[in-house]
Amino acid sequence: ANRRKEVEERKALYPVALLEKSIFFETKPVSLRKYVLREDKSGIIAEYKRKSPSKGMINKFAPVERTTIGYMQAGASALSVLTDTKYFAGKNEDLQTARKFNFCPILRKDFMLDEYQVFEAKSIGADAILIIAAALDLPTAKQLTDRAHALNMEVLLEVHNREELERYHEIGPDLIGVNNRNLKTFETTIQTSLELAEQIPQTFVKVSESGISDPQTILRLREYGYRGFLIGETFMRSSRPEQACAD
Ligand code: IGP
Repeated sequence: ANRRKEVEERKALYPVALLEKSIFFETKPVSLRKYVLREDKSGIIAEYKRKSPSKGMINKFAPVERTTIGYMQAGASALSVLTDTKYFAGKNEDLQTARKFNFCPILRKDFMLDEYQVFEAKSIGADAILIIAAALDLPTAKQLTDRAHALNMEVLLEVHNREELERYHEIGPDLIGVNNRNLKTFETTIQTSLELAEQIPQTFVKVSESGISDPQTILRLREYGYRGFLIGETFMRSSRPEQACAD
């Protein structure tokens, strides 16, 4: 409810008509789907995340510029930037900074509830948004997806289990992400991705999210058909996240 109020406040300050003046409404986005599928890349979607509800402060000091440039130089396929302030100490400016310094797909990582936030994502230069099945009813998830597509952005649908997958895949996302993190216990197990792999229709690009900390895990997930790997904490733990990504 609080989040809704924040969105309403921003809407009053920066109405959609104002956001639409952003140059990003005129530029062509970069396809997350395509970049994740590129054979010459790792498939890693490297995340810039200062803090999380489960781990508290992870990295206060790593600058967005150096980290995101370093991620891409290390061979990441794309970037994910947290813009949620309350739980993740992120902000829209972080994504704008990442945008200024990188030519690659950027996923806006936030809790999307309202169409306004989709316009906002576009206005700060995002190429893709995250839609979390567990956080949205089906009509809203569909509405936000359609809006993203109308604005030439892509959608990564996040699911945690078979029921969410079966109900939500019909919204027509561009990629489907299985979150290995249990939202109640915050524990991660890649077993979640392994079990859901064969349930995901072939037409979707599969992404495994959270709790990935070594190359062997990526190889294993690849065998199950995953092409994208969303990694945050493993990199951000390091004082030089971009170095951790290169390693
Ligand atoms: C990254 P990890 O365990 O590598 O830091 O996880 C990413 O999957 C995680 O940050 C995430 C997330 C989310 C954050 C997945 N879904 C939804 C905020 C909202």
